[in-house]
Amino acid sequence: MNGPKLNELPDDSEQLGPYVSSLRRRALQSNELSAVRTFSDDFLLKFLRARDFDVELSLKLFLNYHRWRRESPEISTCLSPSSVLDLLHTSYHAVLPQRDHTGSRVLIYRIGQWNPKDWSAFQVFRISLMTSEIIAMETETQRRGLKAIFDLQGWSLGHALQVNPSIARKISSVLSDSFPLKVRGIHLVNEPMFFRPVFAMIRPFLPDKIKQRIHMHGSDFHDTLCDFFSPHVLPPEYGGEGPGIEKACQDWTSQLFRSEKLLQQIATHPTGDIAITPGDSLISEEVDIDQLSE
Ligand code: VIV
Repeated sequence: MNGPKLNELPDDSEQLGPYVSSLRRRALQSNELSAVRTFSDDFLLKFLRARDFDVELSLKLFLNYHRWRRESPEISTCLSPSSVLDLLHTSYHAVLPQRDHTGSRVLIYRIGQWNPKDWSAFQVFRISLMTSEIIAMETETQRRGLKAIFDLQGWSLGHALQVNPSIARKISSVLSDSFPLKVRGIHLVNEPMFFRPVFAMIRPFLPDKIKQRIHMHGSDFHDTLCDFFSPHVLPPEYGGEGPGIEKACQDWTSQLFRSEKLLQQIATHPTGDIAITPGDSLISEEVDIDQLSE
């Protein structure tokens, strides 16, 4: 059976067993991971689905994920929504409630809401990592990946200075081969001329496959974004008919807070292998984010 067909099978399908066992064996053989010797089936499946059940490619992704975590402790060891509460309250980020027509998750980042005087690139990066860890637990997202829209309205020199070559490398690594999510599209809107030098730092490290999936829409994006997303998916601010962006951001912020315990466990676990699905008891009950303080 080939990868795409395997990708359609449910988590508990017997046909997946040999692939999971094979990846587990290969992972244990590699001497890069010494501390933890057990990996759950669900955890290994994330990497297999992200690479369409090619065990060698899945192993590479698995090892890169762990290396990235080790080399980026400023980002990976603090997955706490409370630590970036005020930034989340500015409606910086949302995962839209509707998947697109291919089943991909659709994420929006409104960079202009990030005041670079108040928040470092590390803190901003943590939000993306929190979201990525949560959506990567969804079987459907493991299969269909994600598309991200970056609204660069308000991009300034202050932002550009924060994205130094080291951060740029970390961005290109997670986009290419260090996180178990398929990146199906990156859409930049309202990008100013002086975003180019920053993009020029990230681009050289991206594989062609990802480069081809990056679309620059400029300020007339209402005419072109709809070639990729149907109206019911996008918020009205982005030319669609879905729920407004503020609401979408609030709802996703609540989801991040409901996952706070889980995120903390992922951040502190030696391998990040917290094998439960969202909705399980580990995720705390709904919290009223207005009642939380720093
Ligand atoms: O984190 O699949 C200069 C995606 C992203 C992720 C992660 C995963 C993922 C698509 C990013 C996109 C956002 C972790 C798994 C790379 C975090 C970016 C944080 C920085 C500080 C934002 C600065 C603004 C960027 C804007 C353009 C970036 C695109 C060219 C990707």
